[in-house]
Amino acid sequence: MTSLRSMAEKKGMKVANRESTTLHVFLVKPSKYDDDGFVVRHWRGVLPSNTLACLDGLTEDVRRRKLLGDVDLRVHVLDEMVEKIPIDRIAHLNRRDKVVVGLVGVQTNQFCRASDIALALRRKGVAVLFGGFHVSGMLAMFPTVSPEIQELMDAGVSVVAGEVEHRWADMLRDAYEGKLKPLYHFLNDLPDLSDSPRPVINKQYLRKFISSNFGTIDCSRGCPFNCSFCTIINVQGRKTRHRSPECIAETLRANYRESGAYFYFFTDDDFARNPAWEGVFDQLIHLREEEGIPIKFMIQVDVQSHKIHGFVEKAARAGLSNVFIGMESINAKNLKDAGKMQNKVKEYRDLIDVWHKVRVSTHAAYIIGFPHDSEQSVAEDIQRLMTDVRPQRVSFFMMTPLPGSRDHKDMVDSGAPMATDYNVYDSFHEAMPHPKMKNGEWTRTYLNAWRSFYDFENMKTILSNADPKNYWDIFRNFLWYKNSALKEGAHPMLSGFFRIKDRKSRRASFQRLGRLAHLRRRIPEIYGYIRDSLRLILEMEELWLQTRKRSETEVRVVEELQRMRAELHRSLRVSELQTAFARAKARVPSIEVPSRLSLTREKLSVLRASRLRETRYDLSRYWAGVRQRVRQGRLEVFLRVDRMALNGLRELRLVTGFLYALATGAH
Ligand code: B12
Ligand code: SF4
Repeated sequence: MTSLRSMAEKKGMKVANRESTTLHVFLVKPSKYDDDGFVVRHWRGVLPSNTLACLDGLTEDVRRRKLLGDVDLRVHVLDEMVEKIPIDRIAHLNRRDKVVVGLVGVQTNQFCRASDIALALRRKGVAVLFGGFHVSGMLAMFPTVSPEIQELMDAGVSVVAGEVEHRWADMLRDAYEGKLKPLYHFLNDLPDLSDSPRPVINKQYLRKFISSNFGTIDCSRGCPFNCSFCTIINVQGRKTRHRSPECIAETLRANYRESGAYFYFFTDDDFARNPAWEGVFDQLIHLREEEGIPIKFMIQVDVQSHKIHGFVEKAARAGLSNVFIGMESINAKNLKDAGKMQNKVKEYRDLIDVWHKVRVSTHAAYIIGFPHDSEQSVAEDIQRLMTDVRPQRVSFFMMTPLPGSRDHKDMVDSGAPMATDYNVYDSFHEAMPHPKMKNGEWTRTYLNAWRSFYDFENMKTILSNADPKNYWDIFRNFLWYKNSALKEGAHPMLSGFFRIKDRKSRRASFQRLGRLAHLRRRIPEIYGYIRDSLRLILEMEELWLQTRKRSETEVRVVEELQRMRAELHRSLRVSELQTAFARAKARVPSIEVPSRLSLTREKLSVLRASRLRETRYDLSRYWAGVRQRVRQGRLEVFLRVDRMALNGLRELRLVTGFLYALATGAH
């Protein structure tokens, strides 16, 4: 086979220094383009990539075990969702040392962006490997290489289909020797995971995310079910392979020691079908109860998981805080058509109850756009989901023919129409015509589902009934989801906080704007973003005021204070507060009366609570009135300085109280 180096040399490209014994491995998770052709990038991300962590772990293993002899192996982890990919710097390094760039975990919706990066690097003579579910899914389902993948191979990109555990050292050696192959095809030989190197937590990478105590690990891969829209079974197989429970415990222990991480997303597609689930839970229970490591985690499961003997109880004891359930639809006809026979709609309510009983919060995955869906039927289904099934969070997806799935293959084989732009295969766009919902109706129906579920009243019902232990997890999730789906117009799972738009890395089919034109576009966008964020913060503050959980002490002491007619806006004297505590104690003996000097956190929270009202609607009305009068030119409103100052102060106190509670999880 022709090697990349000779191809590059033939084309007169600059190639890496042959003498250098340093190999730089750049692991790059590409992003995607938005509808205006800008790369989707955020100031801070929410979910770090597990594929990056896995490949980082595999590379670290090669380095530690010196599998490439004396080669000085240097790993660089880059995620375009939260940082810019320095193509020129990589090319520059390539002139001095040996460099290989791996485009990692490229999904179909990221394919266009990833190809642009790969081709830009190839033009500069850099060796590129390209893997992930698009390539793997296509090569798993079709006997010939599809044109977009062939184009990459023609440009000298090495394409990787399948998993690379136990093979990575050989591939890196090929890269070091300049002998990368055009195609690495491992789909027919799925690796054993029991003794595979584990994903690592890269502290520098985690700093770009909202929470830096977060980690990921895939305890197993593959799934025994057979849903027609699913890619996993065709790429990772229907027999579940898993890491050993001891290896998982050791990973979590080491991560806690080295980086303080204790909150995990176990990315298995169906954790309940991991044959080692019980062993993993036992290990986690040991970590929590014997070693004092406060592990918390979330998992994805199927709707039958609660029937596995002991699964739910052990999961809760092991630290499960949030379970993501593949509900997909509450229309039985849709489920039957998709081969999702394990989903029984009439059992959904029980399933949710079982998890809530053990104080685990629930999150349902819900697909819109099955053939039986219509605008009206979906609206009714979502109402039933909210009132009858009552999961605490829902992620909505638009049905998408994802390469790697049986649905996609059938559509290609039958010549059914589908979007030609892979960028829209993100479960947030219409990637094919819908038989019933036409002319934008499908997208409208989809967005309305988000609006209905994340409506103030529904969020209020959920939070009011939530277990106090889960209150803030759910609350923060609401904030993130509302911000992404309804304000930023992006799926929460591919979103983050504060969009950055680099004018220079715009998609080729869009006009590259000059600096000034770009600024003219961005300033109103940023202004709108700030305005919407403020509105969202106020809405969430109101939600908090109406739903926040109070401790028994707080409820009683505030009642007593009110009975004592303590003015809510007047500063309380310590002696008055003590009297209120003493009276509350007379009714509930377990309440402790603080000494004059010991104003601990709970006592402070009572003090704060005594000044909070249950709502800020009156403030909203006041500010709306001020705005209206200013618009009408009635500036005398500013003469009531005292009123304005009092309301301003109260607003400030509420916002700071809310932001403090949001950041610390205090009630
Ligand atoms: C976890 C996960 C997420 C997380 C990602 C964050 C995280 N913590 O990792 C979240 C929830 C954010 C997410 C979101 C989405 N996801 Co997702 N996700 C997954 C899931 C369940 C596991 C990923 C994982 O960790 N796998 C384990 C790793 C080790 O496996 P791997 O990625 O295949 O990598 C191995 C090999 O492929 C290979 N490899 C991969 N890349 C490369 C590159 C090189 C150079 C080399 C040498 C090797 C190599 O090496 C790895 C080790 O063997 C997969 C399904 C799955 N089973 O993989 C879906 C999956 C990848 N997601 C998918 C989709 C569609 C999405 C969303 C678009 C859906 C949505 N609307 O939310 C968004 C897009 C977000 C984004 N920008 O990435 C699809 C992609 C299908 C496709 N054809 O595109 C999958 C396959 C699930 C499905 N529905 O079919 N996802
Ligand atoms: S249960 Fe989930 S992972 Fe398993 S086949 Fe169905 S969609 Fe795929």
